[in-house]
Amino acid sequence: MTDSFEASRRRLLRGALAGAGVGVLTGCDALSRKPGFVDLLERAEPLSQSVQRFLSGDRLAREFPASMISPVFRPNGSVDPQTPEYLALKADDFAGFRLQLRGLVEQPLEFGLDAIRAMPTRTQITRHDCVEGWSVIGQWSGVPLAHLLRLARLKPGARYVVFHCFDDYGNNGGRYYESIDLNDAFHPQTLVAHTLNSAPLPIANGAPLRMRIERKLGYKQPKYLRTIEVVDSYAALQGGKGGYWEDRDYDWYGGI
Ligand SMILES: Nc1nc2c(c(=O)[nH]1)N[C@H]1C(S)=C(S)[C@@H](COP(=O)(O)O)O[C@H]1N2
Ligand SMILES: [Mo]
Repeated sequence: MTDSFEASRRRLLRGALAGAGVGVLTGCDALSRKPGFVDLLERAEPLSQSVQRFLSGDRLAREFPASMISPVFRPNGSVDPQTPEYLALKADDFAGFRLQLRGLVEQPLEFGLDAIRAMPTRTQITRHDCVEGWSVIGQWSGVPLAHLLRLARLKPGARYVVFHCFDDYGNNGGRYYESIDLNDAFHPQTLVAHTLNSAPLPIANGAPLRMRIERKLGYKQPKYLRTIEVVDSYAALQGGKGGYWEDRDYDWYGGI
């Protein structure tokens, strides 16, 4: 399958680059260093991720003009979750929904949708690339994840942000989940999105909230967001590889 081919291609590329030596990593450190969290992050990070970060830098994903927005944002994966708690929230148009932010933070927080919508908002028109080989362009609005993380204040051991979702996806059970590192978590285009193409996020695309992490492939864009958890490691979660598809051998970094 293309998926596993692509995953192994990426692994090969990363392996080759990792072999290219410490000189590259030094350049990486100098270029991507930001005050605060990055220091903490890079010390314990595998070499291959530092090298891939060097390649992508802190660049923004490409943004497009409104004329290029796809007429339909093709839904994929779960499109209508059937878990009882999701159905109950949906029946009330998500009035009872509270996004939880917990884990390695000084101040655990929860937000209703009105509070999220009233927060600083960023709007961006970006392309979504699924590993199945299709792309769509859509306009997203939401609150930068960085804003929420700053409100909650990370504790020193924080290294990853995990997104827990409402949908129970697989035949073998297991809820959809995903994780990213702090570099992507604080990236300006990383949004908790509530709006797609100027309308409330449709059910099929992840209502009421989904993540946009624009330099990542489709499977790293969790929909039906329920809880955001800050952790030092994702090894103890579900299959231990940091995401629903990662537990089924997709690449964790999932960069584009
Ligand atoms: N909770 C959840 N998030 C998910 C999925 C899913 O099945 N459940 N599928 C992923 C995949 S593979 C893709 S391509 C995108 C699809 O997003 P869309 O339905 O808005 O096109 O969502 C991603 N996020
Ligand atoms: Mo996908």
